[in-house]
Amino acid sequence: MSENIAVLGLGLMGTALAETLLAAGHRVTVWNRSSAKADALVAKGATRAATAAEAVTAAPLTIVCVLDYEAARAVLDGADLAGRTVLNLTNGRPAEARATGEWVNGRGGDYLDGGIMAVPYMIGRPGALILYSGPRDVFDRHEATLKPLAEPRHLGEDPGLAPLYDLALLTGMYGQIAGFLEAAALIAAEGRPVREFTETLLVPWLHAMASAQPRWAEDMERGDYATEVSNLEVNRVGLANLVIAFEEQGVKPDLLLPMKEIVERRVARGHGAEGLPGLIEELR
Ligand code: FVH
Repeated sequence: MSENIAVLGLGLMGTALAETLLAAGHRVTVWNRSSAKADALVAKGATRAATAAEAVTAAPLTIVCVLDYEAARAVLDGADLAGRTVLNLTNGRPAEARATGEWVNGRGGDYLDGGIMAVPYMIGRPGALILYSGPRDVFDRHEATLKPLAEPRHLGEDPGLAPLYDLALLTGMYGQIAGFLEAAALIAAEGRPVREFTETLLVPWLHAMASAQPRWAEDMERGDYATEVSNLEVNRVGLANLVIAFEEQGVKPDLLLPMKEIVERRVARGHGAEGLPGLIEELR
């Protein structure tokens, strides 16, 4: 069924969202601080609003996707939110989402937060995921409208959950990128082909290692860090060796050093016989 949706913020992501909603047959009202970014969407059938407040009035559901929460609040300030749903797909922190939810509720509106686990070209394609949080009934009311954008996953009523999980997923990604960069630097320093190493060895190895992590997560939940594979003392020696190898190869181990330090700290506290999941205790 065709719905009317307002999209505020037409950067790379906002444009992809608006285009996908238009392609799905929805009526889309668009607004951007610099108006020219709406031109291409208007040519494809979107309606241009003169102000953000006008766009909010035009639709029961408003999607906001701007630089940060400060900009999101600035954009919504002055709009009549009573009886409207605001879905904020701007990247932010759990505390910001909770505060923005209260702010929207205080103005009579419903609030959903969201975390986009995709880059703009992925929107509307298989593989794209959007995490949502906020009142279940509000999400249910808009789920069908939002489905063309990406696979929707509602995490719970607390609006802070979508940014929490978004940040956790990004954290996992950055850790993986850190390992990739260090490994690639080690291979490149010997003049070996990095692409072949990555495709044929590193990626399959990372997949194999990642498959153990759900079991590690169970260990963390139980607080049981007994291990049948290399314990922390073995890892301590291995990491010390790695860092020496980096120095010998003329490569900086900067992204690896925090891991070495945390393993050393845990072993020094007497937990050398435990497995790697026990390191979570050092991060609490
Ligand atoms: N692009 C991506 O791959 C990621 C994927 C995951 C989610 N992020 C988040 O999405 C938000 C928007 O990102 P974006 O890629 O669309 O960013 P830009 O293309 O740089 O567009 C920024 C828009 O924000 C508007 N804006 C900035 N400051 C203000 C303000 N003070 N008042 C009103 N609007 C503002 C900007 O307007 P203009 O400069 O065109 O006038 C753009 O519409 C972001 O949270 C990502 O982390 C994207």
